[in-house]
Amino acid sequence: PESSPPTAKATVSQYACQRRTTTENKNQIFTDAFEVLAESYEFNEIEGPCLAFRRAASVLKSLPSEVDCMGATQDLPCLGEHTKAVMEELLQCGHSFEVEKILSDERYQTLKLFTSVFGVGPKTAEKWYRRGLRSFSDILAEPSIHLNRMQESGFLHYGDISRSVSKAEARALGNVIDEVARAITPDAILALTGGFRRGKEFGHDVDFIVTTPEPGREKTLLSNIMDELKEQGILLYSDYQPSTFDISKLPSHRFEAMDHFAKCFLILRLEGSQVEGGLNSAEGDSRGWRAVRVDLVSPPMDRYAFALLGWTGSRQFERDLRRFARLERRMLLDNHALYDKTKKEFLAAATEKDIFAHLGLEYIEPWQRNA
Ligand code: TTP
Ligand code: MN
Ligand code: MN
Ligand code: MN
Repeated sequence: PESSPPTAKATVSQYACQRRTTTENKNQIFTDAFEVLAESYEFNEIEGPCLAFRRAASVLKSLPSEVDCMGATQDLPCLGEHTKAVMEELLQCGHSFEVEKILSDERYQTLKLFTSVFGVGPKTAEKWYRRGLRSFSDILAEPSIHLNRMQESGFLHYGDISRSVSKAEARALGNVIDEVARAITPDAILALTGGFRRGKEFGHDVDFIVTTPEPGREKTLLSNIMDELKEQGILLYSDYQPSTFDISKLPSHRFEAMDHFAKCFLILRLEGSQVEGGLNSAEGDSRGWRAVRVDLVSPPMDRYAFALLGWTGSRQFERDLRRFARLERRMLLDNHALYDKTKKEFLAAATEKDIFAHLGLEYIEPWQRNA
């Protein structure tokens, strides 16, 4: 999979971590349709086809030009029969019957609406749907429904946090958090991760790594930061997950999705006066501030590169990095470490480049990871 045969033209790898994918998507008409299909399978807990459509979308996103005929898909990986049938329909009539049907389906529409609330996942959405609830007012008027703290804030700040966050707003939040962190410990290190590090103009939240070189100090840094944000009156919601990271536990084979670093999921109040060019506000909104979702994670410094790589995304890029490591290199990669199963040893890394090198992969820049 690394090198193409000499006769063939450059082939597209089946792994997103061997493709360069910028934010410029020339095949959005296909990838939007695939996302609807993937989501619909997700709502029905059908994992295989869901992943297949996400993989197919990811392949098309990496292409330098629009696919304008089925012939152009001939040498592309990860495109199955179902995927190709949808593409053919889109090429022929500009829309897909199957996608249109899903979009007009009441169950899909309702689950889509409910899961758009912070704190509401597919399971809760499904439960509410089965109880006959169809709208936010149905939910809020139903006395037997108990919303948890996260969902309460989700409804309270719905207008603000369902509106996208701009790059300027992300920068302004970076300044706020940087100042708070430095006041706590002058050697604090702050790095923007997630979609904004990949060069996206807009995001659904802002993700930061915040840590310090002082060993062990990172375990309490986030709660100190949250205390200060609260003091300043800008902490609208917080869900703090303390570190469960333990170096002595590492050699186990538990490489799971959620990492063990201290982290918090926040809603912060951002003042318009702090944002260059102003807030991305709703028309007619004159409050002068908005609520924004912010994620902070605090890895120990010797895991910084792994955390940065893991939190930069995209999700599809991360999935394929891990899959590539496992299937092509007999290695296990997660947000904490890289383990070589053949040598039976952990491979240290100070930078993301070190990790790509260990994996025998060409370095892919953050803005080329929009898989
Ligand atoms: P997201 O913030 O969900 O996604 P994003 O920043 O790519 O896109 P958006 O603009 O919509 O916000 O996640 C960012 C990355 O963080 C993603 O690659 C997965 C990773 N992540 C973890 O590794 N562990 C976690 O616990 C969470 C919540 C995210
Ligand atoms: Mn949700
Ligand atoms: Mn994000
Ligand atoms: Mn996030």
